[in-house]
Amino acid sequence: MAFSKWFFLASFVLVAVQAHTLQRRSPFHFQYKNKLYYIETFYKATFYKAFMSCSKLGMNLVSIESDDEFDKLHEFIKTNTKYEHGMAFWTSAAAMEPLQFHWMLSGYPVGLASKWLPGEPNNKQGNEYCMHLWVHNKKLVMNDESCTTQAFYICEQPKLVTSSDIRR
Ligand SMILES: [Ca+2]
Repeated sequence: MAFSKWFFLASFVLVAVQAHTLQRRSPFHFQYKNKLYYIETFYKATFYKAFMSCSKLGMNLVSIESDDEFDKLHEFIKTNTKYEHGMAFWTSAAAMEPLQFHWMLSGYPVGLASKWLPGEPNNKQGNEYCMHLWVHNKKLVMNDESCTTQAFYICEQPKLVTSSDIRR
């Protein structure tokens, strides 16, 4: 009886340790400054479904607030995904007026002027009202695209402050 109790407890601890290790090693989460990101590279969705999928996770579709944040995302995507030409990731930037992109959650205009693919945004065929990140010739660039295109997506949430952060 005592042995089976220990066996049960040991199994439980082993499963918990494995789950923790997997979570830490997951290539699809990463932190940068005050944000935690989730990068979906399995399911593709329209901009609208991507927006809702992030909400269901308690997160938001990503808003990129600086060149530095863009570069960190680029580095992470390059290192942890297939990084294939044509791979695309929705962000939360959309245009009320053609070519005028704003982050939907904050309302701030999209900066990052140097990150557009040359010639973009171009509102091709007059229906490109959403902005995605695009792997193009081994670079990550921005492009305006039809909101109903299927693409991967990036969610973000504020990083919770832990006691170890406070001690630093
Ligand atoms: Ca375009």
